[in-house]
Amino acid sequence: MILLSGFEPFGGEETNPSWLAVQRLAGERVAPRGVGGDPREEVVAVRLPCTFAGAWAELARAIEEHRPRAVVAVGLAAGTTHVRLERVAVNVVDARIPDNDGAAPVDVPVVPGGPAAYFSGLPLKSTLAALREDELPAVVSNTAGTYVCNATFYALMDHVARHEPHLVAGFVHVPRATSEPGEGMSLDQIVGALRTVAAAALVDGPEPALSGGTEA
Ligand code: PCA
Repeated sequence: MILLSGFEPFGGEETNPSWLAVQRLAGERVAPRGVGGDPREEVVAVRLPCTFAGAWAELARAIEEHRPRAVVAVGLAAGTTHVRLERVAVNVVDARIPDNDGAAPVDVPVVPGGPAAYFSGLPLKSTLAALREDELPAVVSNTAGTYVCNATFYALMDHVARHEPHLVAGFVHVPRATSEPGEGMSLDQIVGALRTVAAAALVDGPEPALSGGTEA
């Protein structure tokens, strides 16, 4: 089983493509990418509240209930046109807008006393290669922001580090779903990209030395 999470709408948006896409994948059986296709893993989808208090609690509950082999948490990054494979979760919350509870903490840790950051446990470079092969726009991102997505990502990786070191887990941001050419990705493309991310997450192999970096 592979657990995918998406978020409810926030910040005045009417929908959140992270949940719309993840919901479309629920119940599918995803084959590991390029290794003979077995064993397939069923996708379970969970919708998270966009709140600092509730998002990780809900994801933790779903992990406990389903005992997945891999977890890919997904959120919306409204200003991007690519799928962003998040490399790092930082131990700070600095909210620019209130969450859906009205909370807007500034400069507080996600986990008091926790390390400054965690790296994603997803195979980012083989995922990037797979997305390029599928002609889907994707980048490796070195910041997931300082809002609810980063906090959820950090709490997820902290859980993995402390309690479930064999659980493959990480975070992916998706753009707004749009039908305007050149402005982002269609919902179908986002669904396809998340299917590719899930399929790549199921493969435990060496990572290609593929640059995903940037200068400052
Ligand atoms: N995106 C926000 C929170 C929920 C979502 O989908 C973020 O990037 O923090």
